[in-house]
Amino acid sequence: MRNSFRYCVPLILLWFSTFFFNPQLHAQILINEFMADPARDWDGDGEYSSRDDEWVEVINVGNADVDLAGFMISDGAEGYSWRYAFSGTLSPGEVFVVYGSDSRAWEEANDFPVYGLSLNNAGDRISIFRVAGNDTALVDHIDFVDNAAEDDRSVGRVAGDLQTWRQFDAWNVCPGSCNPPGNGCVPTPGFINDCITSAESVSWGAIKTRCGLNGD
Ligand SMILES: [Ca+2]
Ligand SMILES: [Ca+2]
Ligand SMILES: [Ca+2]
Ligand SMILES: [Ca+2]
Repeated sequence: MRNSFRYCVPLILLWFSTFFFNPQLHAQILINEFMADPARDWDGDGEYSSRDDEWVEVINVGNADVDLAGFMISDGAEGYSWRYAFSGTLSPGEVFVVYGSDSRAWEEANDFPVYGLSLNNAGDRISIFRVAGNDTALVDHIDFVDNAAEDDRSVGRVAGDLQTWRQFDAWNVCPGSCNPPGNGCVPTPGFINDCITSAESVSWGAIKTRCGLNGD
């Protein structure tokens, strides 16, 4: 009895320390998908813009609501170049997409240089930080290379397999040397990364209608 007690207490402490102090378990907000080189009107304002139609999607992979106040998108590998500050709440499993036009509006409203998300087509880094008082903590980041920034290809985590990234290349098929590889699926800004296959030349609006997706 005593031996099992001595054995169990450290296990319980280990479980508690893992559960409460492992920063990985607190990284509930992850970058889920992004498009660095849009070639069509992704933000739905009726006009194509290489800046305003870029997008970054985040997901809440935890099991509790997350208050997004303090979460910010930074562009580039050097220091912080703030491009957008989130607000609102994200429920478990829910995604949220920020378009270049949202980023531009935030920059204009807060007197930042107006670059939009500035996802460089030659490769870049996207980071999510959480800022609380004087504490700025990196929450997630993704580096991408130039072949991941080709017309209308997004890069995203595979739904149900968050460690695996693919290029969603249905509308601009990867030649075989893509990093990450292509999966033949349509990009899904604002929706979980289910695989919708379509080599047809249809609009994102038509895809949403066909799939019964009404948000944006
Ligand atoms: Ca770009
Ligand atoms: Ca647009
Ligand atoms: Ca950039
Ligand atoms: Ca998505």
